[in-house]
Amino acid sequence: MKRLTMSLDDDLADAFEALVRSRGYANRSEAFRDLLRNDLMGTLVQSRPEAICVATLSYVYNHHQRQLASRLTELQHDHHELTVSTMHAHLDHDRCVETIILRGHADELQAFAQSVITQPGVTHGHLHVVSLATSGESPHAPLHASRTSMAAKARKRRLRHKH
Ligand code: NI
Repeated sequence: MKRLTMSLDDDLADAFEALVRSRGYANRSEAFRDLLRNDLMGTLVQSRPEAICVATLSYVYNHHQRQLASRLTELQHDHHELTVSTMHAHLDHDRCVETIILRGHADELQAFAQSVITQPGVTHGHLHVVSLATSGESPHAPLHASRTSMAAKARKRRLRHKH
């Protein structure tokens, strides 16, 4: 583990302290690590499009909208290799909320999420991506790593951990 020392403007330092308290972090380091991880995940699709990731995609939609429900189901069947599980809840008379658990390459998950979120009648779409790179692995794996070797590595990891 490395120790970093940082300088912050008073305003920014106060805002950070307030964030640590309001979110209930045990200490500043824990809060900073989460902020950094979130930011790195945000750029993952650009920096490592082939990274194996899990993700949750959540959105609200109006089930009275013509053909929308069947279009959303069709999209999931078209990408059954990415969709692990889907949860559906009926929010009120018109609206439903769905959360899909996805697994696959970062760029494929992003493209699938966009195809769902941009459907007319779908609102509040949000994709949360988590890289499955283990802590022992470099967070900046070489970009030239082939899709097959990444997939083989992921398979090996799955076998080793048996879950
Ligand atoms: Ni419903």
